[in-house]
Amino acid sequence: MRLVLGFLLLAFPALAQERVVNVYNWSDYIDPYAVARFTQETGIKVRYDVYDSLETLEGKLLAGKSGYDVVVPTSEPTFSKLVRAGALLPLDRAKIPNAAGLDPALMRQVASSDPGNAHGAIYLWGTIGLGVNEARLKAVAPDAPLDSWDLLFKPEWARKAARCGITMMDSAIDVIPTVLKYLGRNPDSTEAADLDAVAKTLQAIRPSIRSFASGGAVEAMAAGETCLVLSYSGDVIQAGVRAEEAGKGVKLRYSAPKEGAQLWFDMLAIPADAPHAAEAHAFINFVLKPEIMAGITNQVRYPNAIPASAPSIRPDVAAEPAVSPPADVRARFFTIGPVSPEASRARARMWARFKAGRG
Ligand code: N2P
Repeated sequence: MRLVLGFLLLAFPALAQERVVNVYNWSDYIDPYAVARFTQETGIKVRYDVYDSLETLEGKLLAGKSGYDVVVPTSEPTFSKLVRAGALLPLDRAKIPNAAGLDPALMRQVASSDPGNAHGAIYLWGTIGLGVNEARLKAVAPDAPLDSWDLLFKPEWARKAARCGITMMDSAIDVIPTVLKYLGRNPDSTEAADLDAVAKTLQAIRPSIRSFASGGAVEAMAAGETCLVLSYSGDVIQAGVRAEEAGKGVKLRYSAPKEGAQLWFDMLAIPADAPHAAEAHAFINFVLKPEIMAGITNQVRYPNAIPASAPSIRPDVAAEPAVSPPADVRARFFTIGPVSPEASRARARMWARFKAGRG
């Protein structure tokens, strides 16, 4: 029998091919140990690619034939858009028994983006807020309001912060709802007057912005190149950890500003045309194991949705306010809904003008 099998493998090399899964995830968003262990336990090789904005992910996925098996879109607006477009495979729950460990209250919250939770499982969640190098900022603006979006969106504060460097997240999708909320408007608004108000706010601070970056903002802050960044919660904490490791005396803090911080959920999902759907299910089931999830949270500093992972989360990580937001901070969180294709095109055009510095 073994001889026959050996002959078959020689004659038809495709039969000997190893199993693979093509994973497309956010940058700085996994524990490398989790990937290595998945391959060790299942024999499935992981080809791992990263993106750092929803714009990049949407560009790849809406075109189809991305070749990816597992992707991690944010519940709104991207995941719900992919669900509506039929671009995702309904998950086979029988192949993901560990999904039973997902927090039912959090899964109910994302069911508005995906009726019946048919196409996704929560991976990690967080907020959009401000990362601050307090010491450097205080040196140029002693009474800077660290817990307010005024720090970035009021030109007089932005001008001061510009002296130690401002980095803006490069994403219309993720930034515009925050500006709308700051202006006291509906974060989902598609009204031209609201978009104009956002454009005016952003144009007024444009001269104060040193760089646009998403993933790279972590490095810039850790290196002490900038002192104020609009970014994702865990990315700021990771930047702080790296800065500490580099021993340059850079201390960073994350703030979910009082006027409102957008709460988001990133979803493990499988593209409808995934070439390796069975392997994708195996990968999703593996990362949902409580101890694997705990390792991921420990590494990337974002909370997960598997309550049984709590005992394995390091106390210093669990104590981080971005990982376990206290009730008064949670009260500031807001969520967004779907955006129409026309409105998202208008937002993207406005963003391009803003980046180019054209009003
Ligand atoms: C990871 C950023 C992921 C959060 N670097 C965006 N939803």
